[in-house]
Amino acid sequence: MADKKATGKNAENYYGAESITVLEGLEPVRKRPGMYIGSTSATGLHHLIWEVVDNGIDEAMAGHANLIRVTLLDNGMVEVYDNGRGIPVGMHKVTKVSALETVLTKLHAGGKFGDGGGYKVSGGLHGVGVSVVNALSEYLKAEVHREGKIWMQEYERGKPLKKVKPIGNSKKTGTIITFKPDSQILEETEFNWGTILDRLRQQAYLTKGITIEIADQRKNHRPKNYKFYFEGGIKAYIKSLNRNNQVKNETIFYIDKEVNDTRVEVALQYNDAFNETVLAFANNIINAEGGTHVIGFRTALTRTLNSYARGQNLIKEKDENLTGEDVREGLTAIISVKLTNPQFEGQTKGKLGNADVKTYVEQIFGDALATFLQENPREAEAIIAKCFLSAQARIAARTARASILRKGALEGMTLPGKLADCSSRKPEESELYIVEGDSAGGSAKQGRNRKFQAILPLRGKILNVERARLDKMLANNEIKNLVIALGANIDEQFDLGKLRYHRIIIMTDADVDGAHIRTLLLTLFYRHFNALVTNGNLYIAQPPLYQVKKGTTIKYAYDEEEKNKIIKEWGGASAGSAQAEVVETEGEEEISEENQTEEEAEAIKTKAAVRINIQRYKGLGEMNPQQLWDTTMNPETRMMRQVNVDDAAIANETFEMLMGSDVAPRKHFIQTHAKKVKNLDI
Ligand code: 0RA
Repeated sequence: MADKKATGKNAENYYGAESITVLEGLEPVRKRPGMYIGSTSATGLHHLIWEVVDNGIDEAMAGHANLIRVTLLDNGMVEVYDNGRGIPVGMHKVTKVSALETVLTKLHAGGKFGDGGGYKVSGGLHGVGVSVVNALSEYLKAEVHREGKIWMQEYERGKPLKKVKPIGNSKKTGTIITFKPDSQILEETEFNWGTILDRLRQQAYLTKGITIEIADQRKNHRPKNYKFYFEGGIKAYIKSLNRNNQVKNETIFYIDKEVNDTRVEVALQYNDAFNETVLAFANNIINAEGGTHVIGFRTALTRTLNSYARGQNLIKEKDENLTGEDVREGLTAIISVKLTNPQFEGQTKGKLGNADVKTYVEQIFGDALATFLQENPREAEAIIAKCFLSAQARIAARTARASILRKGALEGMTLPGKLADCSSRKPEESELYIVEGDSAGGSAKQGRNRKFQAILPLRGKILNVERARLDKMLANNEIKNLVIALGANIDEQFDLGKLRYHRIIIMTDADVDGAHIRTLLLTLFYRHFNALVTNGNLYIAQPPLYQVKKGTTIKYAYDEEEKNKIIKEWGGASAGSAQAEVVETEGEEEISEENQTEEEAEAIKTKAAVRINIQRYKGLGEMNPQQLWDTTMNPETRMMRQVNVDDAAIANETFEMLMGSDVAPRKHFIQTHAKKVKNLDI
């Protein structure tokens, strides 16, 4: 690649006052380590290695290094070697001490100080400088081969032990940083071999021509030696990603080109699977949230493949273009851009924001792909054939959808056997209870008023509507039954005027599964029967949480507060009181006569008048038909919550996150909400 730093200046010129921004000591780093390395857990610990390695990668990207070696030593330290130019050792114009000491003991805001221009990994997202590593190490040694000598300085917790001094002669250049992470600051000090291997392998793929060696010499660890060198760079990365797939184009597409100080590298290959694997990087930092480079890539991909297919008359004049989805099925691609001033945006700073990068990627990649297709007609044919296959599947799904939605196709069909319909034919007085589980469904059927209440039991979890297409969705019996019972079709054919019930009531258990099924149903209604939600036809039943009993008198409580109120009213009290005996049970369990001790029996006799029994309902199935009617279904006494569009939209969002194909946010949600979810299921 181009030597970005061959400016003709000598090394000392980089240290002119003009290029120095702010210099300050390392105390802030030890005080607030999280600000600099993200965390003090294992992630932060490994960050220390990445920081030093990134400096070596920068040397390689600038054309000055081709070897990095990371060694986990037997004394708990790690050694990172690179054969770059070596950290400068001359006197620093501002600090008046060696540049080496300055680099290791001063924080410099505004990127790697003193180094002009060029793409940098270390100045990127988490680039904090080697001084941060020094600050967070109980011991660090820097050795620099430069200007004919080996220069050395040692530090403890960021403080130099002596001045920088030459300890020998050397004809080579390079830097060796050896450090021991400070256990006073880092909660974790044991390096993970797999973590290091994965990261450095990826860096080797992204830095063409570099060799990265990794050795494990730790006590109590199997000795290991790895060496990564990928002649093809990201092309080799693609080959590795597709190693378990049947590929479509045997020759991997590859381009590496620079315009206006922006280097664009793209490799791609299609396989016979359906998923899309596109990894995007800016200055070797992965952009999990994509960004302008991904947008430019997608635009060019769709446009170029369509234009090629039309040029070859593979798409006829009157035929439709391939869509973005069609051209991304089975695609494995890597987009790697390098630029001088990357802007990272988004929640986790994982999205590239530089607007001009879109244009550069679109141009460079688009032109190169067009050339590739012209020069490799067999590969081009295989790629286009794969895209057509995807298009056909899409069109088949659409046709299936059209026939499903054909006017009347879903109306007037025989009502499902599981539906216990009401006798009334007046929608305005009719209600449909959608009940979780066959057993609760049975109770509801017996307890209902059959004149105006219909019951549809749903078995288990309904299909994940997020990813299913309409044809597949309606192949699911539970959903099909529901659509037919409602009698008003679905999606754009949905007709509010044909709705057979004006109140549709979701009735699920008050536990995690119940909440999940409710979310699924709300999402289904929100997406496919939206007018019904907007019109206020959808409700959520509110079964009581407690039954409170004194003698033969029964009251129901819908929350904790209400329960305590009833107990108080009846002369009982919250826990700890001697006024009344309060017995809490779960399910139907009660203290039976045989299990009573004499004392208990005596106590119950004397206090019989004030004995209060509390039963907590876990599921609808615990209520008998009469109880279900009294508490949840009788219009005179029941509580119901009308669903508004906001409720449904929130459910939809939650659902999208829980069920969508994006795995990371789902994990995050489950981790951060795990406790809350548990609490639901008291
Ligand atoms: C400041 C300026 C230059 C290089 C470096 C630092 C540098 C730092 C590290 C850390 C590990 N390996 C490194 N290699 C280089 C530019 C030097 C020049 O212009 O000669």
